[in-house]
Amino acid sequence: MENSPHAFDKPKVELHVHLDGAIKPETILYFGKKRGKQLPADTVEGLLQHVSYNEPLSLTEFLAKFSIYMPAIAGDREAVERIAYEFVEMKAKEGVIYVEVRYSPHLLANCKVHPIPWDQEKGDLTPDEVVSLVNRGLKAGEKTFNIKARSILCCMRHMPSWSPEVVELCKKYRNDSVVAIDLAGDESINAETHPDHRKAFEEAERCGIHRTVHAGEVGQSQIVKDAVCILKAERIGHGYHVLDDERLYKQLLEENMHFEVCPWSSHLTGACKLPFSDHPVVRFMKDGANYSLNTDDPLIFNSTIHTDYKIAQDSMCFTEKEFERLNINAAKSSFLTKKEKKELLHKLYEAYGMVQSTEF
Ligand code: PRH
Ligand code: ZN
Repeated sequence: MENSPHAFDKPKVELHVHLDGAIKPETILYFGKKRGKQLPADTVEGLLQHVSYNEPLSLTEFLAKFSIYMPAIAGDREAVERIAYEFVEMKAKEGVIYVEVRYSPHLLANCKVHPIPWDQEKGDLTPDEVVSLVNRGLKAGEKTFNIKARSILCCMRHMPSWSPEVVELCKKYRNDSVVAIDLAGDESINAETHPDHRKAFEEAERCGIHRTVHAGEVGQSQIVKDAVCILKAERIGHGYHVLDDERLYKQLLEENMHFEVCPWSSHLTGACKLPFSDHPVVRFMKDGANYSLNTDDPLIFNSTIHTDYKIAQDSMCFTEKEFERLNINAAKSSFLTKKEKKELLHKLYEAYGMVQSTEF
């Protein structure tokens, strides 16, 4: 797939991609060896055979993939900074000029986190320091590779006790790369109504921290409703099952809600079981909805942003014009400041040869 010409070779904006799902296999092998952490293979091909896959699994089975390689990275300062730096390099090479990357600071820590993830021994890397290390890596990457990167901190559905700290970290680092809070993880766990997640999102709203929520990926449309009504989500991660509730969909269309669509991911997690030609994003496209195209977890899905654009072009009849429109919508729906958004839009309009529009 990667040898064929790219579907859309112009500057792109990516809003939904997980840092811990976008690590280079070489880097996992390097830190696994250095730190004596056991991995299922010692070559890139061998590791990818275990970590990545190309036939649908369930969301729960997909999420289990992280436990194969996260022990090699979590709890190590150099590794955490390096994956952030290399992430920016990877995106720059794909022609992405602005990216919002998300992760759970707790899942990369080994201290002041309960329970300590990935069966690690207790160490001295806290979730707070994880955020500052990721910020350092992202900033160094921005300088070297000349693109813009911001971050989103994830609450995890199965760990509501982490959420109060997630929002505090968003507040602490809000002028330093962090732009929003998210809720990620296994959607079979009904988490919108949990008081800890709820309070964290309320506090985010109170402080003007932006909010996005994984909802309606494999879960029902009610979860999308709760994400909007209870957690005050400004964007929806995936959101495919919103289409099961026509009234809710129409309402969100009217409100210009942004859907962070991940086509290849949605196939491999079993979120969308229909052929690509009947994928929810085809309806979004026909209805002129506000959405973006994203990779989600390119390491596990063995993909790049070009994979998702190629699917849209080859199996969903997307045109160049639609690719331009959706990237402009992604820029408009980004969590940048007004001034930075304007600059980003200016770059896109210029690259797409469009007359500049001043209103957004
Ligand atoms: N859906 C839900 N959760 C996801 C997805 C998918 O879009 N991809 C990654 N994640 C979770 C993983 O558990 C990961 O460790 C965490 O989000 C933080 O990045
Ligand atoms: Zn995701």
